[in-house]
Amino acid sequence: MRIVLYYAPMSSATRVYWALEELGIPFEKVKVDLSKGEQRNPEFLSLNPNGKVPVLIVGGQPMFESLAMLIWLGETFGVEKGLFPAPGPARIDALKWLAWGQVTLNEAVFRFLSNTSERWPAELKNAKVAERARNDIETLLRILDGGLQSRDHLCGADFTLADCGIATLVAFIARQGFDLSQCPNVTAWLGRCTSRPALGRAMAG
Ligand SMILES: N[C@@H](CCC(=O)N[C@@H](CS)C(=O)NCC(=O)O)C(=O)O
Repeated sequence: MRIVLYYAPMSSATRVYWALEELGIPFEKVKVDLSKGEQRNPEFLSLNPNGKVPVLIVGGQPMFESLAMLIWLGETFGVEKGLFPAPGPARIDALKWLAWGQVTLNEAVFRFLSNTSERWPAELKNAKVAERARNDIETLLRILDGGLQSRDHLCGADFTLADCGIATLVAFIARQGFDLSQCPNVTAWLGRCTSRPALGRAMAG
């Protein structure tokens, strides 16, 4: 089955690129230059009408949303490679944390950025909304810290593709200046995740 990843460096595509590198399956890469607006070319929009990376083409069928890609890669290739839990109760932690990262944590991060970043128009920004979003992110990081109590990774002792989904977002949060020192389990887990060679290959791609 031919797999093609459309990606941009340091974007939501990184978690999928990383997962593909962890799985060690053959895939082709197409770099999309977001600064040139290539994500709005008609050819790209025919693959993802949202005009965003990543896009994963699987046997000719385009898929958008990195969460869908991680789950699909996990259940299709990850179980037999020990990188995704088997179906049934064992999979609950993976699905729970993947959805939490994309829906709950990501929402607070987007709210924070859209009220602080210079990339958003000043007239649409609100300092009180930004402060609320900051508090929400800090609360969510403490919840993640609790989830990592007494376990090295989100699903237990072993690394899984669920870690790819959250670690890239938490690393991004840290780059925005959030202090992770109050969350020692998150700090240690992030160090374990970011030192994986597969992430290094995805970042260099
Ligand atoms: N929920 C989507 C988010 C994708 C997304 O926001 N991609 C950004 C890069 S991080 C993008 O392509 N932005 C280009 C644009 O909006 O023009 C996913 O997880 O796949």
